[in-house]
Amino acid sequence: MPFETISIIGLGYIGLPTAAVFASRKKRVIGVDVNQAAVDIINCGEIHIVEPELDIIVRAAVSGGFLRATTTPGPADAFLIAVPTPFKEGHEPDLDYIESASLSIAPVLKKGDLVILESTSPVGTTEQMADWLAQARPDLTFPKTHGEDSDIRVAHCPERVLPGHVLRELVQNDRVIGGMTRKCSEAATSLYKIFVEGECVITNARTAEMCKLTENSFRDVNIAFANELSIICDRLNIDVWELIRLANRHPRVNILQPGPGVGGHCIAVDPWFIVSKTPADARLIRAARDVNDHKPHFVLEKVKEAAATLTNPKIACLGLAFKADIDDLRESPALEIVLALQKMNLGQLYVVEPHVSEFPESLQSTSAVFATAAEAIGKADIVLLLVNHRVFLDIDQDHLAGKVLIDTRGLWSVS
Ligand code: SAJ
Repeated sequence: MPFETISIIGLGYIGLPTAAVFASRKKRVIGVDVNQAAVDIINCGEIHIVEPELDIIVRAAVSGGFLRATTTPGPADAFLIAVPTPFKEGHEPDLDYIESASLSIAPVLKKGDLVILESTSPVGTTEQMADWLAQARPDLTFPKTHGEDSDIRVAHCPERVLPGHVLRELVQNDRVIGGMTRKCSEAATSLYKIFVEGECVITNARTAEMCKLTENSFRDVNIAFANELSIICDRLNIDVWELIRLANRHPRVNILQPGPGVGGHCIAVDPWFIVSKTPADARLIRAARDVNDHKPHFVLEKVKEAAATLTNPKIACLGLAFKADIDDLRESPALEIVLALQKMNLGQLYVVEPHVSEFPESLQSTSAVFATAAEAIGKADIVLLLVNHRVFLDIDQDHLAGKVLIDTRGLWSVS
């Protein structure tokens, strides 16, 4: 099946790299986003998000005439929806972006087109999306009513790339292809085969939806286990990092690392999509969310205890990003902890984040000082390590002597 023109709806962390990779394979790509500023930036060959090497490939795609961004969808052979799926009040999934993306492409759909939902979604969303399209275009047929003979093919193919490694993982990872019918899966496979070197494994749409949620819930549950151990070990006066190193020597044990909480826009969100569908049954998955969401409060208590033993303590907070070696501060437990410490007014804060050039807006009009690691540690009575950035490994241990250390990542735990 030839795909000459491919339209990507949503030019964020997943949509833009995907658009650029298709364009690098000399496909004509129309990128669509509601954000006019993002569209303008991309059309200048630049990028509005941070991802290694993405700028180079977007620049080449735009200057070669293969990638064009717009706010209004036009006709294409395949449409790939990669818009956000946040949750609303009460952790209920918010499908508004998927609904408006579907309604925006409906007018330009034609017989033979393929529509793929890539956004992480609760089970049943692909069928729901197809229903929205069918209601908007009663002149076309869809898989639910016309099976293999449908005019429009529909599939769910979740992304599973790791921020910071997106361009490599997009090409190399295996891909789960959940078509609403066999022909839908085959069409989606031939689309992804344009650039995917991993295997494209076919299933149905509901299983593909659940597969993505399962992957991130698996990680969340395993991190919760490590976080719970860290709290238990603190009570029992045991070094959790040493404990995990020892336990992981067992051939069938592989415990993840505790931290100050779970951040990012996927692992702390996706498990709720399982919980909201089956609240009575998803007991472990919900408990894991609670354990991980509680962890920042535990860290705050530790700082409060340490601060109570000192007069006007100075507190160095090392790291704001949601994980190591990236500059992404969104949904970051480190940032959440620093903001809460600022409100608690326990002492002067010196905040270090080597991967950003200035304070995030939420800290700008506060008394917290944006500092280098050396400055912050030099002044501090308490050193709170929140992110295990590689650069913090270079900190001279002598400079930490005599200070209260709260290491939420085990960076300074001796192996
Ligand atoms: N974390 C720990 N301890 C660990 C591992 C991670 O506390 O042992 C924390 C991190 O510090 C961070 C959070 O968990 O705050 C999430 O980080 P992550 O590296 O586990 O995952 P993300 O959010 O960057 O990307 C995940 C990936 N999913 C899985 O590994 C199962 C990625 O493959 C997905 O594509 C991505 O979610 C997504 O978009 O869904």
